[in-house]
Amino acid sequence: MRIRSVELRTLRLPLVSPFTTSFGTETERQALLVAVHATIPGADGRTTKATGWGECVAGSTPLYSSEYVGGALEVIQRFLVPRLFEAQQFDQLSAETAAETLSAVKGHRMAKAALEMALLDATLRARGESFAHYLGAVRDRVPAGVSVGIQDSIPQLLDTVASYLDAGYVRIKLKIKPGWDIEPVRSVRERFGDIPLQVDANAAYTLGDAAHLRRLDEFDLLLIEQPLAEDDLYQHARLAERMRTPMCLDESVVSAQAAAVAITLGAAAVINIKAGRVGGYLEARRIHDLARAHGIAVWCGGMIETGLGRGANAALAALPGFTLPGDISGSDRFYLQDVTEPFVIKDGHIAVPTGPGLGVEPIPEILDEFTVSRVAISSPR
Ligand code: OSB
Ligand code: MG
Repeated sequence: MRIRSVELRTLRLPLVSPFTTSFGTETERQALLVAVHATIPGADGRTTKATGWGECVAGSTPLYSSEYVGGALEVIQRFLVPRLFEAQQFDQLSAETAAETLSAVKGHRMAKAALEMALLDATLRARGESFAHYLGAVRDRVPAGVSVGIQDSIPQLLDTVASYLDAGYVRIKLKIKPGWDIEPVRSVRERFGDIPLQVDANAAYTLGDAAHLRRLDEFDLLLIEQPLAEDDLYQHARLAERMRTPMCLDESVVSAQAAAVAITLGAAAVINIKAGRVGGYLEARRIHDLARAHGIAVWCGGMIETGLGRGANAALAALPGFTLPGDISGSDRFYLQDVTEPFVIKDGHIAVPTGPGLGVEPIPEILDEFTVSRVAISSPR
């Protein structure tokens, strides 16, 4: 394939309510979208023009991981797109080889993932194949879970959880941090009984907190997500031995290799797969395959994506190894106005898009309304 130009757009999207985690509070999402205008050779020797969309899931600050939108914009322009242009001069550019083409650049997985996603979308649109079919989906809808931020009070938490249960969410995830853990979980269990419930600490604890975290065992949680730091694979394995609640990793699993180490060490009984965090949907699928072969459950995480990433996540979550509900909510969980047609919950599920490529695209007027900066990079001839 050939890229004619790459367009990078930064958007500011207000959130319907503040989202608080152990690392901070967000009131809006800074979304970085990539459009790749490409020419794709078909089987019949003819070429098709197609635009592919990618979404970079980096946050506005380097607090969840080292990546952030400003850094991603820089690395995409200065180091990643030029490498894709170089590969295409030798006719060596494809969505499937993009990760390898970009591999000399260390890290920056969310930036790389956004480009790979756009190349996949363009390729599949030209071919008329859906993302779900391409990835190997076996379901046409996926169960919708919701991630509930840290609240100001327990009554407010109970009201928030009640509204999500009323909306049909089939699994509740509570964000926790030191000082907001045992009591919120106890209150939700007491009020709502035996609902599928799990917690996410976003690396807010240390192994020294093991005795405290073990108190969560009495609440029969589905899992505890990333209690310790990103680099603490060994410590997660030790903590897992001291708790009955299944250990799930998010931040620590940055690649299939990291997943292999985590599984071998006993640091993960469950893995949260986020395509952006691991460098793209193809690496995400490899982690799914690896975990499945080891009998490790996986679920699809979320990064407050617009409809573009949300649709791609729904396709990924439709693979057979995704046996736990993901953080795949309706668009209205975060946005009054999504940039695509909104995803809506029906009977506790989100439909997997069936159209070519991502099966959804930004609505031009809405895209323009929320865009705060634009960069276009043309391919050298
Ligand atoms: O740790 O899963 C996380 C959102 C932003 C950054 C990190 C995380 C989250 C979520 C998922 O909890 C929110 C969602 O997209 O549904
Ligand atoms: Mg998490």
